[in-house]
Amino acid sequence: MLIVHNTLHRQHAGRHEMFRGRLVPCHESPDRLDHLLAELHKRPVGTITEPGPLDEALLARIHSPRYLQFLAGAWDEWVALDPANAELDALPSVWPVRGFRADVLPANFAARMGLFSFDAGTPLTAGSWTAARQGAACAVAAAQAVASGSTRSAFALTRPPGHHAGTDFFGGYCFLNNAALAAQTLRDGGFERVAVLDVDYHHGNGTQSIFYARGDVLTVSLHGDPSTEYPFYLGYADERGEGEGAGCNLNLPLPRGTGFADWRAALGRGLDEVKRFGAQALVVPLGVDTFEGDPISAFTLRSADYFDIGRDLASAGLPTVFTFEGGYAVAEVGINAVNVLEGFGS
Ligand code: Q9C
Ligand code: ZN
Repeated sequence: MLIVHNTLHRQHAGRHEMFRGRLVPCHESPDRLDHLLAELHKRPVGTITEPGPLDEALLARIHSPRYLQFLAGAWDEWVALDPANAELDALPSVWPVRGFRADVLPANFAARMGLFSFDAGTPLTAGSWTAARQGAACAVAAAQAVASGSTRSAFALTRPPGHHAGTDFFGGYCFLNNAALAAQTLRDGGFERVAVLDVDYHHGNGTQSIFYARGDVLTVSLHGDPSTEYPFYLGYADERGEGEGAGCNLNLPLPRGTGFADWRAALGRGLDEVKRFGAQALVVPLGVDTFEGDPISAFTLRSADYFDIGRDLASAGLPTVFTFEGGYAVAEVGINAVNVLEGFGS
């Protein structure tokens, strides 16, 4: 397995996220990846490398030009409002809900923060753009290596995560959709049909929305029931895709408290769908926030279960790209994620 490491990830280090009326320390922290890297040094499941420069044209096929332009300049705009802002994170606080104009680009910075986001839990910091771009480069490089045939599987060892980010919005700790970029890269690399099988605790709303009307990319997500779990407003079982993409989205929502037996049965349903679709390559947004000790999630998977997840994913027999997504029980993140990779094999 090829492992593509985002060595610039620490440049994205949010201080606070909004939770129940308070700013609380960010769950999505740089030490998550440090633990994962340390575990990969203990148990070398693959070769660690760094990506080349990011393919800007590819980035612009997944994300809208005005969103990318906003992200590129957002930090400078934030500090220009007040030099003291350099010591603070930028968080949105106003959003255009139903009936508001989303077509007009406001001059006001706070208004644009809200236009391009969907929560107040995703701080934009001085290095967020640099870190997210390098992460995207890792996902693309991982997929290119798989598409070229130089490796059968690859892991984008990166943060911030990506699966909540849509064409033109950030949220859920995500800015650029690494899994979508990987899927598009596999398509461009000659795989006619690509499947995304998202095993993070949270619904992969960004990836679903990006591919919702496309028939060439299947999106499947196993996750906490959105009726009670973030991201709340998408991820129900009746969302099956539209237009050319009709029948090419499958959501498998599961109740809080779900244990490994039921979770694994849902994974089996997801894998059946990948097979039925006739996928030639697979992208796995890998979150380990399904772990029993996760501080913001409510499934009860144990560390040993992650080996089985890896084995089950390998049974699809497809060239596979993993992107690293959630998992906030920091001390166990490395063990659980590497268990998946070890169970998967090469
Ligand atoms: N204070 C990923 O796992 N809200 N994102 C949590 C807890 C956001 C999770 C609320 C959760 C986002 C990639
Ligand atoms: Zn998650």
